[in-house]
Amino acid sequence: MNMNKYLSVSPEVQAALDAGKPVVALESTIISHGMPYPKNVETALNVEKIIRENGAVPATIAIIGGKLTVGCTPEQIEYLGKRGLDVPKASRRDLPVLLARGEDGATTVTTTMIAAAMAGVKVFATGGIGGVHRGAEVTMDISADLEELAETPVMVICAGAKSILDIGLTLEYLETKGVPVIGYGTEDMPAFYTRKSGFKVDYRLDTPAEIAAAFSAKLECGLRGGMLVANPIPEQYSMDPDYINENIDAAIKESVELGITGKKTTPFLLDKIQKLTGGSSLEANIQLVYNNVALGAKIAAELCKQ
Ligand code: PSU
Ligand code: MN
Repeated sequence: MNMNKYLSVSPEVQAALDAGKPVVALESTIISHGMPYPKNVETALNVEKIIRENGAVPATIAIIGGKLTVGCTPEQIEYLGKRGLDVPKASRRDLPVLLARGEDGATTVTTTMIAAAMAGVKVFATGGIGGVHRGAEVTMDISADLEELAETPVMVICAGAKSILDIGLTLEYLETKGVPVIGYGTEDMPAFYTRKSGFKVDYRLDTPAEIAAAFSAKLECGLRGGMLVANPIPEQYSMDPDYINENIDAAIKESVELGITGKKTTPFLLDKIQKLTGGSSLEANIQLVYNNVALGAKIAAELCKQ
């Protein structure tokens, strides 16, 4: 049941949860701020289709008219995609004002986890998470996503961390906060566009059942927080590391020159990288999301058996 007037769970998602069926949460910042229209909408709708094909119910999450909406309709997805950057990117600190004013918001990993937990959804799949930014020792730019992983009991499936971040420091931070970082079929921490980052995950697990069992153990022991599953981009879509890293470096250099800070940093870098690489990074991004949501559906199914 809806816990409060700021939460709206779609009938389909609520029915699945009540029946103990698998549900996979999805974020909306990737739609409004992470990809250009109309590819963003096309991708978001394909993502839902892939989750259904893998036996789970998709729950795209956004703030619509001041409500954390768990299970957006295709019309709402189209609206979020078309409005793009005009939909405020909503992290934890943005929720109080946006909800009180009855506004819309694109949920980041952080707020998607919050809404998923409120609704009772345990598995959430996306592309990339926020982390410790390069230069954070000076800027203190550390994504709220890491704090949320420390606090909120939702499993997040991603393709690792982009090298717009300091991947080593991101892993250190997660260790400090007690967040397990699991590699799906790999010991290497993937770097989003590439299958390796030079860093290792905490544990390699090879099946959705093992991942579900580990998360169940965490929940049953009442260990606070979530778990991060890093699923490497499929080989055939992975990018040349030198090529992508040169472009990421160029994008970061430009963001520093332009004085981009705060919540604008990540969307600026994502957009710049897409422009510099002529769309090839966008295609990789789309394919790794498809790969992650299929895994999410399988893990959600296993979790229902626990
Ligand atoms: N990284 C990506 N794609 C994304 C994001 C991050 O590769 O779309 C989005 C996610 O919504 C993530 C947010 O939660 O950016 C992090 O923003 P910030 O760094 O401002 O915390
Ligand atoms: Mn930030």
